[in-house]
Amino acid sequence: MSERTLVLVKPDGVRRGVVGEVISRIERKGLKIVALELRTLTREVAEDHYAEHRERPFFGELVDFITGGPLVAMVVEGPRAIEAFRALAGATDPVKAAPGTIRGDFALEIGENIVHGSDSPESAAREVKLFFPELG
Ligand code: RTP
Ligand code: MG
Repeated sequence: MSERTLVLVKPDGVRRGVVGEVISRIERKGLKIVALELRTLTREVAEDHYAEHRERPFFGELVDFITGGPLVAMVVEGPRAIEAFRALAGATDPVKAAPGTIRGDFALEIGENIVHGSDSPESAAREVKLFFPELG
């Protein structure tokens, strides 16, 4: 059974020029990109996207960072796409992320870890709707 997940190449990934690299890893894995757009988030959308972290001490920095430049938002589809993309991304802390994963290969700091992927079917449904309401 196919599912959908929201993937972001965060502003650090766009600045570093690894959008093509991330897309190519998604495609190599066999996942399908069904929507894609370069955009700069408003604070409102960013705060909604990361609402679960609202009370965390790093929330302000997280919102500053994610709104600090253009990002690439995509909807990625395939069998167990949510888990499959999280495996491609690697651990949240890029120093702990295994080499061979996106974060393990391209990042060093937890606050600048290149990509986002939805973490559950509930998050994926909410995030896909937030970024691409037209996909229904
Ligand atoms: P994301 O939502 O961005 O895909 O990352 P994730 O699921 O792997 O990690 P999550 O726990 O949802 O955290 C969201 C983002 O917040 C930043 N963070 N900073 N300073 C800190 O201790 C800390 N912890 C998390 C990271 O940039 C993480 O991606
Ligand atoms: Mg998360």
